[in-house]
Amino acid sequence: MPHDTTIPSARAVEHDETSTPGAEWWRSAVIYQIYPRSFADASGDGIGDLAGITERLPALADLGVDAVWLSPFFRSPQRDAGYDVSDYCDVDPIFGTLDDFDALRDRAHELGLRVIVDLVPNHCSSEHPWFQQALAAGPGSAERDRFMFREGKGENGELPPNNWQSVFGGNAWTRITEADGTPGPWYLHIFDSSQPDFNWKNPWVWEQFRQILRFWLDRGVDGFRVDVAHGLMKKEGLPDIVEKAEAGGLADAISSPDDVPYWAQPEVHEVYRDWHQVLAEYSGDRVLCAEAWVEPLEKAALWVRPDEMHQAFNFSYLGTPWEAERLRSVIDESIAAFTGVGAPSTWVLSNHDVVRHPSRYGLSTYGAAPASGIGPKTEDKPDDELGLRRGRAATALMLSLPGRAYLYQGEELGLPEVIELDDHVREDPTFHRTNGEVYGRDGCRVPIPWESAAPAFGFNTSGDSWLPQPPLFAHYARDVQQGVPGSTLELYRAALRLRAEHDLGMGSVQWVEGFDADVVALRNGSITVIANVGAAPVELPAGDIVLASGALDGRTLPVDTTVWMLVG
Ligand code: TEU
Repeated sequence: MPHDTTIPSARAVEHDETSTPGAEWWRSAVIYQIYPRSFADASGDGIGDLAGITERLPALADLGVDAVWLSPFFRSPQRDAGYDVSDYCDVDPIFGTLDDFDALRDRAHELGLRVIVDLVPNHCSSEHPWFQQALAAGPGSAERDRFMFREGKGENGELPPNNWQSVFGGNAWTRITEADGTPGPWYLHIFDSSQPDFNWKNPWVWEQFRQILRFWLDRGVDGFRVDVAHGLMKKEGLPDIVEKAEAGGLADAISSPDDVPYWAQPEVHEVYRDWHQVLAEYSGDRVLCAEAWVEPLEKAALWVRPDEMHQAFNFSYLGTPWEAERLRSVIDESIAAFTGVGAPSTWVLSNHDVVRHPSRYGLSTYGAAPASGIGPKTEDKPDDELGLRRGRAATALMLSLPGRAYLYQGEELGLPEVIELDDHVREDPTFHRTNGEVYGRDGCRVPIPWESAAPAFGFNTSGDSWLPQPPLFAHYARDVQQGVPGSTLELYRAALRLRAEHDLGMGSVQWVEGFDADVVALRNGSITVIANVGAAPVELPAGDIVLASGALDGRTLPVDTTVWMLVG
C-alpha cells in the first residue's frame, strides 16, 4: 500500500472567483467537523479554543480535507455546549475573540481550507437579551411574539399547552413567572429549557437572521451548517402529537411531519429560499448545509432544491448498519434522491451527536438509536477491535463515493466512543433531563489526542480537560500514527489523496457484478471498490491495489475490509 507522508502544498482559495455551474467546490468537497471545545486548547483552561484550532490547522491541510466546519463558538452560557447562543455575532470568551476568529479564517484560507460556521436559528439561549426582553416586556408585547409563548391548559393554566416532548427528554414547555410574581404562560423549547424556540412566523425574526448571515458572510466565511433546519416552523394551532410507541430522541426526530407538528413543516422552505438570496449577493460559492433529521431520503432532498440550500446531511447513510444489501440500497437511494433535485449526495458516518462509528459497528445490536450513547451500565458494549476494522472499511467505502463527505474530528485517528465517564462529569442535557437513563453524547466529545506522551495528550500543555481523556487515547494519538503504514491516520490520508487524484467526488457509481451478495463492489471512474461485508474471505480480481482498509492475505480480501483497485 503506498503511503505518501509529504505535506501537500497549500492550495490557495480564490474568493473572488465566479462560480461555474456544476463545478462548485462544495459538490465534491471533504469537510472536517471541528468541535471547538475538544480540538485544541491554546489557553490551557481545559476547553478548546479558536487559537488552538489555528495552531493545529496545518494537520488538517496535511490530512487532505477541503474545508472545516466549526460547531458553535458564539457567546453562550454553554448549557448545550454552545448550541444555546446568547450573541450570534460575537465569540464566547472561553473560545477567544473575533480577532481570533479572523486569524483562524486567514490561516485556513492560506492553507486552502474553506471555513463553515454553525448557525442555530431554531432557538437561542434563555439568556439572550431578546428572550430576557420578552420576559420583561409582558403579555401581548412585540418582544414576546418573537418566541413561542402560550397559555397553559387546565383551570389555572397549570398544564402545558400541548403534549410536545423535548428532544432531550421531558416536557417541551416551561412556565414562566411574571414580574409581579403571578404564574404566567409557557414557552416552547424543543430542546433544553435554556433554549427557547423562536417564532418564525414573525418577520422580525427573519430580519435578525438575515443580518446574522451578513455579519458572518462579510467576515469571510464560506458557508453555514444550519442547526435543526427541519424545526423552525411549527404547525398552525400547535396540535398534540399523535402518541407513538417511542417519544423523544432519534425515533421521534426523524418521524414524518404528519406525526410531529414541529418537524419538516412545508413553510420552513420559504426561510431557506430567502437565505439563498442573501448568499447569492456574495461572491465565492458560499454554501448552506441543512442539518435536517428527516426520513425518507426524498424528504431530506427537499432542503436542497436549486433555490434553497446546497447540501443536507445524509443521516440515512449514517444510520445504515454494516450490511451489504442495506448499504447498496442507501447508496442508490441517496444518489437518486439528491440528484433528482440537482444536488450531489452527501455522506457522513460520525458527528458530535452520535456514538462514534467504530463503536457503533462494534455493537452486537447495531441499529439502536445512535444518539442514546453508551455508558458504564450499558449491557451491549462494543467490541473495539471488530468495530475499528469495520469502521475503517466503512470509511474507505464512504470516501470512494461521489459527492461531498463529512468527517468528524478524531475519526481519522480511529477514536472509539468513550464509555467510562462518571455521571458527575457528563454535561449533555440529555443525560440530566432523563435522570441518567440516556447517556447522551459526551462519549463522542472527549478532547482528541495529538501526542501520546504530552499532558492531555497534546490537547493543551496544562493537562486539564473538560471531559477526562481515557489512558487508551495514548494509542490513538496523532503522533504515533503519523507516517506509520497501516495506521488509521495514514488510511484516511491515502484515501483523501486518491479521492482527489481520481476526482472521485465528481464521479458516479456503477455496481460491479460477479461477487457474492454480501460484497459491496462498485466502480467510480478508474477506481474499483470492493468491500467485504460478509463472513468469508473474497478472492480479489487481477489489478493494482491502491488502498486497503486492513491487512490483506495475499490476493484475498478478509472480512470487514475494503480495497480500492485499478482493474484492467
Ligand atoms: O441537533 C439537532 C437534533 O435534531 C439532534 O438533537 C438530534 O435529534 C439528536 O442529536 C439525535 O441524534 C442539533 C445539534 O447538532 C445538537 O448538538 C444540539 O444539541 C441541537 O441541535 C440543539 O441545538
